[in-house]
Amino acid sequence: MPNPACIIVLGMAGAGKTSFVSKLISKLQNTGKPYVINLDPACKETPYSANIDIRDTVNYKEVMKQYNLGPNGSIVTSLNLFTTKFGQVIELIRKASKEHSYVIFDTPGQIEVFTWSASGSIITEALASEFPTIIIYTVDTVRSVSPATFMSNMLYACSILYKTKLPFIIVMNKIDVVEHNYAIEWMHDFMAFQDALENMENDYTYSLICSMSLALDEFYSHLKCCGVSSVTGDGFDECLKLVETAVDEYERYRLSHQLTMLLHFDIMLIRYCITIFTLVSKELE
Ligand SMILES: Nc1nc2c(ncn2[C@@H]2O[C@H](COP(=O)(O)OP(=O)(O)OP(=O)(O)O)[C@@H](O)[C@H]2O)c(=O)[nH]1
Ligand SMILES: [Mg+2]
Repeated sequence: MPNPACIIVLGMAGAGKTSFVSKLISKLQNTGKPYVINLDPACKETPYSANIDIRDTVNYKEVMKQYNLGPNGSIVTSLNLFTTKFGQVIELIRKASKEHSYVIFDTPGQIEVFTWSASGSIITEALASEFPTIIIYTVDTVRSVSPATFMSNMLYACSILYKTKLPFIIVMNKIDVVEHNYAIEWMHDFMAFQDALENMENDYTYSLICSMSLALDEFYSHLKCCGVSSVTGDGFDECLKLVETAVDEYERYRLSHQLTMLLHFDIMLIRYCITIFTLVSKELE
């Protein structure tokens, strides 16, 4: 059985991760029959039925009481506790590969709980070492119309890409309210982004945002990006194509990584043989 592709859905609080996961499940139902894992211990309810739900293992309100924590500390601790059992989750995913082609992960609202915690790294690395794994970063098109907010969101996305080193897709969500054309234009045309900053010229952050935008040029040039509405379902066809491309990219990367490792090993072996040979020939002289 081929390994199922794991899709980790990340994004700022309220960007629409859960709604996106829900729509993605319905779009993949006929082709990939997704296996769904909810990693958000603090959500009240999910619009989908999860195959594995962190809330079945840890009660985040109880964790709060037991360890005398605030809400954020409790979410982090709940995820840490769940991660201690992640070996069992991997086992369940392996079993699920008989029936499911995709495994979709919904993550906590507070993005840093997943992206800057040990448990987030352990989960991501455990998945990526065994299954094709990709990241989908959801962006709220409505909230990102301000250039400064857009820039900070992109910097966050960029930091996640470099931290995980996994194929990465930016999904601009809520296009039923605000189209994502402005974001695409800002990514590919620096002058357009600078024009949008027009009324910020006297702001002390102006030159910083301009330089950041130039620095992100390389990030933008290789980026897979699409616009969707998790309410109407618009844009999901393109999104699914990008998912396929990202999964292929993971496979190519894994192959090239393994080849590099093999080559490295061969060179080490040849060097080792030459050293032995030199030592033996000196001994014989
Ligand atoms: N109009 C519109 N609203 C959306 C869309 N996607 C999500 N929403 C709304 O945005 C709000 C937040 O959506 P969620 O799916 O809960 O977002 P989330 O990122 O999972 O939120 P947290 O887990 O709390 O961080 C809800 O009111 C959704 O109905 C969309 O594509 N269009
Ligand atoms: Mg959510």
